Amino acid sequence: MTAATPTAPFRIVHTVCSHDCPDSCAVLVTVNEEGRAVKVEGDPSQPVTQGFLCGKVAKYLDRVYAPERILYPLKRKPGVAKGPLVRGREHEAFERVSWDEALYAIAARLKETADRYGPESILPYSYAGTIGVLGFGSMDRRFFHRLGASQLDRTICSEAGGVAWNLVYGKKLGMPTEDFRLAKLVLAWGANIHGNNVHLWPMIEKARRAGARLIVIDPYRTRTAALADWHIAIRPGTDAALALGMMHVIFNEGLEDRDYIAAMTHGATELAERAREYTPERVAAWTGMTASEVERLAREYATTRPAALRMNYGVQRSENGGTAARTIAMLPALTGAWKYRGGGAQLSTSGAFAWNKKALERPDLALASPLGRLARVVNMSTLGLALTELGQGAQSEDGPPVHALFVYNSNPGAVAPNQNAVRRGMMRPDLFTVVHEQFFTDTTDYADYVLPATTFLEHTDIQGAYGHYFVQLSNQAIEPPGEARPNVWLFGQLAKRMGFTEECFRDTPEEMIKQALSISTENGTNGHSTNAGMEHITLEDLKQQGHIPLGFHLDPERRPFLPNTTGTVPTPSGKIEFYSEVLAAQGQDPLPAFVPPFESRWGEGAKNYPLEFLSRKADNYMNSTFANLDGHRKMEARTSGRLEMHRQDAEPRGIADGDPVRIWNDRGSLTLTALVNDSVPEGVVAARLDWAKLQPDQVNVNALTSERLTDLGAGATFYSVLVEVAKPEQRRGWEPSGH
Ligand SMILES: Nc1nc2c(c(=O)[nH]1)N[C@H]1C(S)=C(S)[C@@H](COP(=O)(O)OP(=O)(O)OC[C@H]3O[C@@H](n4cnc5c(=O)[nH]c(N)nc54)[C@H](O)[C@@H]3O)O[C@H]1N2
Ligand SMILES: Nc1nc2c(c(=O)[nH]1)N[C@H]1C(S)=C(S)[C@@H](COP(=O)(O)OP(=O)(O)OC[C@H]3O[C@@H](n4cnc5c(=O)[nH]c(N)nc54)[C@H](O)[C@@H]3O)O[C@H]1N2
Ligand code: SF4
Ligand SMILES: [Mo]
Repeated sequence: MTAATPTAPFRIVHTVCSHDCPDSCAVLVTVNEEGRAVKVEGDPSQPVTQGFLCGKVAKYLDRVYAPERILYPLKRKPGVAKGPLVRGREHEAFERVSWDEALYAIAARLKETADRYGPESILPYSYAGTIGVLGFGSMDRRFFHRLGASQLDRTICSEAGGVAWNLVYGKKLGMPTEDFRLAKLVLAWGANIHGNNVHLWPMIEKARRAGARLIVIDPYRTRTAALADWHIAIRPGTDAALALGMMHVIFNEGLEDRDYIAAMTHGATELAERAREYTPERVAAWTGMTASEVERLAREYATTRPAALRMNYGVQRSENGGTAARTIAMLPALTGAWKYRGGGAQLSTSGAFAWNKKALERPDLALASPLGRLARVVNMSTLGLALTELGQGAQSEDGPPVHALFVYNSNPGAVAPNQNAVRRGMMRPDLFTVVHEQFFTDTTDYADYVLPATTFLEHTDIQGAYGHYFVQLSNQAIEPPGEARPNVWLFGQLAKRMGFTEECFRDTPEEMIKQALSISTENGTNGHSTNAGMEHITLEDLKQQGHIPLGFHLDPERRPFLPNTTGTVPTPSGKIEFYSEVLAAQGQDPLPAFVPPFESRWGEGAKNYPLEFLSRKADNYMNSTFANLDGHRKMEARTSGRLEMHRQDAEPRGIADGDPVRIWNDRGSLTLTALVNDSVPEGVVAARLDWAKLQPDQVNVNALTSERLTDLGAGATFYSVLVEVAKPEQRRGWEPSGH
């Protein structure tokens, strides 16, 4: 498991990068005799990590030992208003308190809130600050279930694509990452591989050295796109049309794999019928391609073997992104690409990890709550609505207004859509807000209590991945700085202060890791056991080895994993579904179709705002994480604070490269500096997610994004946004509401 053997007194500890990234790297931490981490490096023995880390995490010790780390529990000083604080001086708004005092006061306030308004008036808000199994969702879920707090529907990232994939295949499984090296064609669809999934790149390079071609479908010219053999700068939100157009050509020219279709799929006849409507000419008009390009793409994809499709979540962050992802997911089933090693598709590998979630989260504890049942569900992608319409968010018609917000593993002040609404909500003087964090963020600025959290070097966890098939142990490498404490500890302690007497609140991390690994058949779909493949994995072995492949991936050379090639798949029909009875029963279209997003050049919204806006992730941050560190900001300097736009959109507006520009719509407005280049096609502008408080207007790109939800999965639509852009003095319309 080790890289270089350390000379005593150094020790090397196996940890796992717990940031929300498909790669889940095995990280070796060198710790010196004083217990200080002096080096982090990728584990060379982990076949996907391959001994290297991305630029963000290679500099991880800058984060762990940053002088700005929150070290102690803090309480807002009386009379200090909520709202953006000056970076580096946030502590002045707070006073230090002991953990005991903080826990006691928070528990008392939660109790009072639950008594007065009902426990559903308390809203936990968390996402993927850590994707460690324990840190992401275990003791926290137990705590909130037992309390009777509202449940959070965690839709902000991948729900549309996940629902879409599962409608087709029943389970999130894909071709192994290592097998991309065997492909002859790699189709990267809405996947920023260099920026977001860099450990796939060496596999693609290997494939290309052996003659493979790389095609990238992305409206933005990413580094991956720039390096591709063919970059298709598709117009945002038109992917379903393109996939249907490809199907049109495939069926027309008899390029489908009939044997595979007969054996493995359901609804091909109906799909062929539907695809007939999507002629290359129609598809070309929507997507911005030519008809012959649509044909060429279809032919190349259907006739090259093996063909590997890397779809990532970029496609599903648009209004009809669920259907887009569902349609794309069908392509390898039409051509039989799954049959060949190095072919098939990958959206996520997460379905392979059969954690015993019931044991971890204990939903049964809801029965012991004052509600006596599972609480209502609030959609995290409509947090603004939930906080301003007082609990009338999309999925919560019933129940009380939200009176307490408990944030951990997330920075909604920066990452949630419709930022101005979120902030109006968080500004409410009657809202009690607790934030468990490593740094002062756009969210701690609104907190009544700020509690110090650990990094993955400072706590123990177990982790799977959504971009490979290894279970990995993250051992605690160093002591937490100051009084920082892990999520599991925090919620165990709060449970104690609330007087919750159940044994499970005293479980140690090791006990919880064993529970996570314990056999559960209850969360299987359609009677399929989901623990298959994990039976051989024990905590003891993980302590020795650090990472262990899942059962079906133990010997890939002799027993390669070829999902969706034999037997049944866990869908209602037992087949890969082109036609969905489930959707039909819900009154929805059972077949894929292209419906233009409201906020796109084809939609109604374009009457008021002509430009499509991509509010993209930064290559050198992790959503909003790392944006506060100077070293990381330097790496991101080229696009930081910039609005990328095409010359043909800039010129008629009198905008030159380097000019300040205002960008606005009905929801908000911000100032950026124009970067006129060919990164985006005409009619599309792009800027990156950053900390709001570091911007001149103290809002970021999410001031422009909407709370409209995706067609499947009720997810966020960060890439279906219409805006107008002008030089500041020419701007008309919306005025920012005073922050
Ligand atoms: N460096 C870095 N790495 C990250 C993250 C980060 O913030 N920074 N975030 C992590 C997280 S949370 C996730 S979920 C993963 C996500 O990884 P990806 O799914 O790769 O995420 P995105 O960058 O959202 O989208 C990928 C690409 O889709 C493109 N895109 C946007 N709209 C459309 C469209 O309509 N059609 C098509 N075809 N493409 C479109 C975008 O321009 C983008 O380049 O990455 C993780 N890794
Ligand atoms: N405009 C726009 N908005 C987006 C996106 C986009 O592409 N464009 N991407 C969306 C996507 S895909 C996602 S996944 C979301 C991500 O949204 P979030 O999950 O909120 O992601 P981060 O911005 O990384 O914030 C995570 C926070 O958790 C903290 N943290 C890390 N580890 C721990 C821990 O162990 N305990 C505690 N208590 N805290 C910890 C970090 O310090 C960090 O501030 O953002 C979404 N927002
Ligand atoms: S952010 Fe992703 S690529 Fe970077 S170290 Fe973590 S898991 Fe690896
Ligand atoms: Mo995400």
